[in-house]
Amino acid sequence: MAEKKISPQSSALIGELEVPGDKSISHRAVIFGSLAKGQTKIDHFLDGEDCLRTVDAFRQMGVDIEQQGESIVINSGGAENLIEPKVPLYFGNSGTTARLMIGLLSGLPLFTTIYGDASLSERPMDRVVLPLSAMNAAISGRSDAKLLPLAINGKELQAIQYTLPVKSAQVKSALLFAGLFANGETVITEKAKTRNHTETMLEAFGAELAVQGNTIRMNGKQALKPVDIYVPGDISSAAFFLAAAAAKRDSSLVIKKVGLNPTRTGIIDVLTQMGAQIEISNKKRIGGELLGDVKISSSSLIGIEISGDIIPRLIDEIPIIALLATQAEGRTVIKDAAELRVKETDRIAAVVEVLTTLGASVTATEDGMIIEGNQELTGGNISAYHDHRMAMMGAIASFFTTEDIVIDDISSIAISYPSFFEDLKKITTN
Ligand code: SPQ
Repeated sequence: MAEKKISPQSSALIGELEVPGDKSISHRAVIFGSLAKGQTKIDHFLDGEDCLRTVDAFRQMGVDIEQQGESIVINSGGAENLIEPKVPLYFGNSGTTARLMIGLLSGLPLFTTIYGDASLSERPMDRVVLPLSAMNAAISGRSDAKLLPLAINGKELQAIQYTLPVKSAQVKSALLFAGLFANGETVITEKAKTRNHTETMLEAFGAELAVQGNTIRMNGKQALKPVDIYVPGDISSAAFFLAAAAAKRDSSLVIKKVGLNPTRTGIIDVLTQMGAQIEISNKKRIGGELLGDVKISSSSLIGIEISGDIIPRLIDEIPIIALLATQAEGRTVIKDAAELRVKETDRIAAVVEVLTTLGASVTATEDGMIIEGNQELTGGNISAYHDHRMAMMGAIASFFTTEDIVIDDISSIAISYPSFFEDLKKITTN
């Protein structure tokens, strides 16, 4: 346990910063680089605990992966030369590693067992196991294979047509990885667009797929060709500083080379709608992913309603948006976000608990929360629930409190943003 006491921060957020690489893209780059025969180089890789679980998994399957901080070189014999791991694969806290690997391992001729930490062991896996079983996958495990640990007996798969009942990029990606090794054409339809990094990277690695509206079609048995990847800054990490700068008086902050894939920029839309001053410049596309510099200056903010199709575009930013909403004028209502209940912790309950402890007025609803604005935050002892996004939200709250905050354990921050506090120091004066 790494407890941290943070005094109220009077400083504005000023200057320029590049945040570490995108977590979702880093995972996928390692997976595709390990499946493609030859050498793949990844730059600006997120050297965080979750992504290192994905790296470890492929090392156990015989892939040569050299890592030096943010640079990775993968030399792989291709998917057909992956070897059966001798030991169970440990995925730690990483839902992305778990869901994507279940899809992939289902279609490879290997036997694997997988497990995770206490939090991951409570997260639903049936959302991938059920459609994969319809593709002929052989997966067994705890609670009728709804929960980790699972055992996967890789088999010849048959493509399916599937409409996703949950708005989840992890489920979509699991089916795309399985579909890559299946016979026939996989057709996936989403009810709302979720992050599309898997589709973008499939194309970058030479696979053919057709995306029409919310439907993706892809033929199986396609070979992948290695390609070098640059990982844009993670907008979900940048969101903590963007939100702080939006509300903290006299702030002016530029986050450089941050990912601006439209399936991830719900936070920019919400900040703009709340009245933040944002300018985007130096936009460019690298490997199919859009990135650019985001400048934000503080301004007075208003409460808004956040619901519907924007939710998957900002799902991981809801804890920090909720904090921001306490500093806005008027009420903010968040709806259609029941998925928050099955993240690293129940993020609806956790956010309400933490913000209430800090003196805000927040009410949980079944699928979201109602946050009153104009709240004076005091301080207090809060739990991060071993959830990296809760721990970082707690730390940012110190910009708006009058007393110390003590966070029970900040070690989870290493999951997605190991240099969070160093970076925060670079853009503050105390
Ligand atoms: O990997 P993990 O633990 O699921 O990570 C989280 C996060 O906050 O970092 C969610 F807890 O992000 C998910 C995100 O919520 C990462 C992700 C992806 O890379 O595909 C997709 C989203 O999850 P889902 O379940 O909506 O597909």
